[in-house]
This record gives sequence, C-alpha cells and structure tokens, in this order.
Amino acid sequence: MNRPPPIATNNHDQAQQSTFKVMLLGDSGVGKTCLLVRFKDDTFLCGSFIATVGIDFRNKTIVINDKQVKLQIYDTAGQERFRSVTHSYYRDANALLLLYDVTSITSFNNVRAWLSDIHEYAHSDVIVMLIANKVDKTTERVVTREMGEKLASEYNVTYTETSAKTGLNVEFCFKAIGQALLQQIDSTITNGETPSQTLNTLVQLNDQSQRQPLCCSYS
Ligand SMILES: Nc1nc2c(ncn2[C@@H]2O[C@H](COP(=O)(O)OP(=O)(O)O)[C@@H](O)[C@H]2O)c(=O)[nH]1
Ligand SMILES: [Mg+2]
Repeated sequence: MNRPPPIATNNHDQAQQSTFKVMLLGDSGVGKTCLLVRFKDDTFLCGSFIATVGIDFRNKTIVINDKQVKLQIYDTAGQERFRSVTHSYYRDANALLLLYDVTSITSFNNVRAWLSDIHEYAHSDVIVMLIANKVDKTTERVVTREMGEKLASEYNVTYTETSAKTGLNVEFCFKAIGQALLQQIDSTITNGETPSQTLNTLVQLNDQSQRQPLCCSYS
C-alpha cells in the first residue's frame, strides 16, 4: 500500500502547512493517553479518570524548518484492550507511535503482536517509533534499554524512551516524527537520508546530548 497523502497542504510560501495523522498504539495502560495529554497540554493526568474518559484525537501544530506541521494525533480510546483496533486506524496513519510500559513485561512481549498488525494493515512506508514509556519508574523497571533497542533493531524501527509523567522526550518524539514526515513529502529537505534514517539520526543525537557528562564547575 502507498502512503496516505497528508491531509492538506497549501503552497503559500509564508504559510505552508502540512497535516499528518499520527496514531498511538500499544497495550491498555502503557500511557498512550497520558503521552498525548502531555504533548498537547504539557500536563500529566494520573489515575483511573483518564482510562475511562478516553480521547479520540487532538491537533497540535508545530514549526519545523520554518514550516508549520499540523499533527492530528489519534488515541485508540479503548479499542486496544483486546487488540481490536480497526484496520482503518492503521490504514490512515502517516506515523505510528507504538508504546510499551517499561514496568510491564507483558506490554513489552505484546509489542511483537502489535508490530505484526502494523505490518499487515498499515501502509508500507508508515513511520514507526517504538516508545518505552514510564522510564521515571526506575525501581520498578523490568524492561531494559538493551531489550527495547534489540527488539527495535530486529524490526527496523526507531527506539526511544519517554516519561509522560516528567515529560522526558515527549515533545522530542513528536517533533522528530514531524520532521521525518515532512521529509517524506518534501524532497528538497532529504539530505540523502530516508525519513526513517533521519528519525534514527535525530534519536541518536538526542540520546548523545542526554548522555553528555555535566560540565565541570569552576571554583
Ligand atoms: N509513572 C508514570 N505513570 C504513567 C506514565 N504514563 C502513564 N502513566 C500512568 O499509567 C496509567 C495508564 O495511563 P494511560 O495514559 O491511561 O494509558 P493508556 O491505556 O495506554 O491510554 C495511568 O495511571 C497513568 O497515570 C509515565 O510516564 N510515568
Ligand atoms: Mg487511553
């Protein structure tokens, strides 16, 4: 299947805007809704309230390379409980964020099943990011970075770690996805890499910047 087109693009130089659909996937309870709320409103909602309310989608416009990129971010709103996400959900996606919870080995083990559904129903050039969420819960963590990276490289998808609670990497993820999507439709910004390679590069740079030792202080 070919990639679904971005929804609207107007070609005025100053106000060029592209709209992309980004879908959230993963087991119930991994933090999809919280990730969306963190990105949209920069707040963290905890407890049962959010699980029952469910959210359909939220729009957020970001600016990348002086271009306005509107992301329509869809939440599964409960369909994921029995992995009964409708096929059109996959089909309409320009990008998929597949989450698991680093404190739940079950949610990690189910990633393979989610990836096989993606492979079956999504467009072949959909951009996929595997997201290890809840990394703030360090003492309860059971799924290591190495496990996540190994699985991601096996399926050739980009891996990154987030916390919807602290906000770690949340904005980064959506911006990196936006940049890769923009590159997919605008060949003038390719720099010789495929959109997926660009996404990997952005993640590597982001990881490196977070691993930099704190700079020495002068006395
Ligand atoms: N500590 C922590 N808790 C989180 C994080 N993300 C979500 N949660 C909690 O995990 C539970 C499920 O989150 P929710 O967004 O409803 O998951 P969903 O079913 O995938 O949409 C809620 O109690 C959230 O407060 C996170 O990054 N860190
Ligand atoms: Mg939810």
